[in-house]
Amino acid sequence: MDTRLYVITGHAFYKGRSLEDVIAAAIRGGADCIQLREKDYTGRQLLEAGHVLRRLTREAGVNLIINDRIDVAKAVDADGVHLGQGDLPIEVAREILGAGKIVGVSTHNVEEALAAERAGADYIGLGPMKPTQTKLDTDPVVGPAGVLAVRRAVQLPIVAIGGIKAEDTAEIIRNGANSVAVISAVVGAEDVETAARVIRGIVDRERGNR
Ligand code: TZP
Ligand code: MG
Repeated sequence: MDTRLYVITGHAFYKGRSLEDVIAAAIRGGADCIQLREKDYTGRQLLEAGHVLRRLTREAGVNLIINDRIDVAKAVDADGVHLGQGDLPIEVAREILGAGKIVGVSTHNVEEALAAERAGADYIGLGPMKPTQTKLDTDPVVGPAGVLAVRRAVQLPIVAIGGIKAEDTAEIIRNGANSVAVISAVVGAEDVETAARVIRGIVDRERGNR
């Protein structure tokens, strides 16, 4: 699952704008994968948001991934799920989702990355790259140096996450990440479309350079 700019929802950052407006702008700016992640939503709220995102992502031809909730992923016919270390194992998620779906896993070190690869993940999230206020229970910072170590250990696409701003992107991609995942830097921007376009441009430039 190759992606270049992976944008994750975060309603606390929308400044009164709708989910639809924020994510449509992110997609116009170059987001090529959208993850629905709202830890404080009920199942029903997730389902509603998932339907909105499914329509937008389908129109644009970009992937839709659901965080944690395999049931919601199935209900909205998402392209896949993103699992944390404590969520259901990859094999179980695949069994439930059926063939052809994407399963991504959060990892924080070489060991977890290798385990995700052995278990058949389609990509790994790796982070946090920097301290972030968006998720307060993060593991210790892995940083761009961690990307280098994990890149040497696994073949899987690496999606770097955590505290990433436009100015951090070049080093992370140079160190071997395929993509960056962001919440606040895009969905919290005054101009969401431009914020996405700037980061996507850096990823494209740096990937062209390797
Ligand atoms: N997982 C590790 S850090 C993080 C998640 C979901 C939050 C990323 O948000 P931001 O605003 O891009 O730092
Ligand atoms: Mg989870």
